[in-house]
Amino acid sequence: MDDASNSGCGDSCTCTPQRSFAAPLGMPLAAPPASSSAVSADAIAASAPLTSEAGNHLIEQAAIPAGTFVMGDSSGDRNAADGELPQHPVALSAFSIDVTSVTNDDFARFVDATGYLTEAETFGNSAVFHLAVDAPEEDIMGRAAGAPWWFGVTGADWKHPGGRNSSLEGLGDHPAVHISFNDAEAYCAWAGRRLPTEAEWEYASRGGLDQTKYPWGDDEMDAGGWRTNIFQGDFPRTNTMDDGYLTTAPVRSFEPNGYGLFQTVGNVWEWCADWYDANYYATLPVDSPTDNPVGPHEGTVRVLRGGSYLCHISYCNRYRNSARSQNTPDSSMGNAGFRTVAL
Ligand SMILES: [Ca+2]
Ligand SMILES: [Ca+2]
Ligand SMILES: [Cu+2]
Repeated sequence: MDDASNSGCGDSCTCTPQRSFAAPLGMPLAAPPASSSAVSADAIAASAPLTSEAGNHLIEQAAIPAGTFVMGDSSGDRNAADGELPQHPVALSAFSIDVTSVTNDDFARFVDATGYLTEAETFGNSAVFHLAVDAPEEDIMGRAAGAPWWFGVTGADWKHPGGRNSSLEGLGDHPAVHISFNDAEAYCAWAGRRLPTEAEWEYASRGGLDQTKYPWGDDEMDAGGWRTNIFQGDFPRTNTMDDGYLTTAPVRSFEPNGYGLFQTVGNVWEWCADWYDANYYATLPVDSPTDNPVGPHEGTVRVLRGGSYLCHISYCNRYRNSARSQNTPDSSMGNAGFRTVAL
């Protein structure tokens, strides 16, 4: 089988920089300092009652019917190293999923109720796209290895998405970003929710269409106007913002898919519950559906889905239904957030 990719993405093109392992942003390798006011994700998970009335989760729901679908790349646009093949049938039970990613207003309700400190706040830094930095020079810690358009920025976190000089003013209905996998799990524990499995995410993103590249079908991103928020221009130097947005867009921008979900592809990457393994699909049968797959039993990195405002045809081409990416559970950056599923 031809495993060539149609994109300019090499074996390891980076959509989201990693906090752990190599400190590519010049970040400290040590665990975050213990803080008397910090409330850990584990503590929230242990203490929060898992009922829907525990948290104040207000996001509109889409009811996704039970069904079987073909998971994986059908268009040939896959990134060879990401493990989008083989295509395989998956059977899912019905579930209820947020029509948008969790917004800053949503996340603020959680933080106000619990005092939770995100990992970006406890580490004291996060990753910001170079054109989005809003911080003094001395806050710039370094550039990500292999992705020098990512800066480690002291003081960047969900409340300061560009760094210390930025704020959430005007961003209440934008996706919460600089949210790590662990932070997303803590929100879910409070709200009585969970992250979607990778299979649920892809099925929901497909919007009831069979084996199409995008949530709206196979038409290209700009056919009849932009369909979601990605990067236009000369990546990573110049963003023409032809779709209207340099960084995040309000979560209800652009047309929803057939299930009513907004911007599954584009805008921000979305954490899924599964551990990521590029070889996982190869372990599943191709001639009979796998029921409600939950990914590998263990791993070091978690699945991210959907691509973001930084994705560009010349680079990663990961703004597709079947595209896969991953990062460590403690990594955070300005182009990743999450949406949730009912328990
Ligand atoms: Ca854009
Ligand atoms: Ca998205
Ligand atoms: Cu990308």
